[in-house]
Amino acid sequence: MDDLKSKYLDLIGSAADEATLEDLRVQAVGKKGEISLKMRELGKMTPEERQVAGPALNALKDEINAALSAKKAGLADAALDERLKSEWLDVTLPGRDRRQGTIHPVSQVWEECTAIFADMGFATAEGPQIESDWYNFDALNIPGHHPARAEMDTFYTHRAAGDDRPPHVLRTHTSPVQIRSMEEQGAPIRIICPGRVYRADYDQTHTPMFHQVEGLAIDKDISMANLKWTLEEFFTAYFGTKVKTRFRASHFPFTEPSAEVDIQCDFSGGTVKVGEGDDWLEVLGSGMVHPKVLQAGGIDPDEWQGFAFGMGIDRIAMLKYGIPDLRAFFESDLRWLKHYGFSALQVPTVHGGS
Ligand code: 2NL
Repeated sequence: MDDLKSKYLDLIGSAADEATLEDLRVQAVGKKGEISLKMRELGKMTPEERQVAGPALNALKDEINAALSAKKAGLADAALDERLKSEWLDVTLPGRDRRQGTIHPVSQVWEECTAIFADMGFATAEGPQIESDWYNFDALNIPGHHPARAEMDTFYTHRAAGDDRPPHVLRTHTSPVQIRSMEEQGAPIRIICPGRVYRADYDQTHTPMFHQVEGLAIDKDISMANLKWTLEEFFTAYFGTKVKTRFRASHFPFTEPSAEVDIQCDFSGGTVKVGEGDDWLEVLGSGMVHPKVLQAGGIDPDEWQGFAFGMGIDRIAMLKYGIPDLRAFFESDLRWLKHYGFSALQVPTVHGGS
């Protein structure tokens, strides 16, 4: 019996896994195991022999069962240690950078304009980028023979051969949206129309597509004074500093009288500083809406009057962020935009490094 004991305790001690342990359990204390067989032999013994052998066998069985459970627990601990070693997680590592996008500066300025004018009671209106020549030109008092049509470097769409109707155009300004709004809602009206506009022009200061925001306020007694206040209020909010404006007489077919508007700035330091100094920078065109334009929009010019203005979003974005070349926005010259701090343009890596 001592042989049996040392044999199984040795085997259990050196078992490498739970499966081996289970085989040993069956061999030793299973129903047909060695100890069970020995217990069956008790019946053939004399009572005296049985009194010694019985308790000894039971004790051996208990001892082997105890060794089995102890070893099993030991193996489980070792397995857990092994897992903890291989599946460790360093919670002190810095987090991985995420790919980050930002809103394009033109879109930021677009939204900012919308918000500033909204605070002054102007709703935002949008409309089609491909327009009939009526909405883009005729309704704005620019008839077919008018030099402004040629001056505008318009992109025309094609008509089929034999189709004599005038071609549609890529809108050259967002004024058509204002005509449509006049038709739809009538007077009084206070709207701004931000949007993409197109002109066949390309150099240092022009791109074929650019962004414009036009404004329109029509009521019983709107005047140039209201226009001046509105624009000064806008520029002061937009540049975050008091900005003076200067009105210079001008001419547009759709306004009478018309004025070009300059904002106060300082060119002396090599950069443009808005709201300081004695220099002036032209930023927009404006005037009182021409009676013929009111009429084209279905509004009675004997009863209503109003101001209108138009300015370039790209241009005022460049002024605010100090970007010297308009094409930086469109030609994806990442160096420029990075230089000016537009982090959206930092190229993300596979691992999200910055
Ligand atoms: C410019 C000139 C201007 C307007 C746009 C306008 C619109 C309607 C009626 C009358 Cl519906 N006028 N818009 C008026 C004056 C100037 O833009 O040089 N913009 C950069």
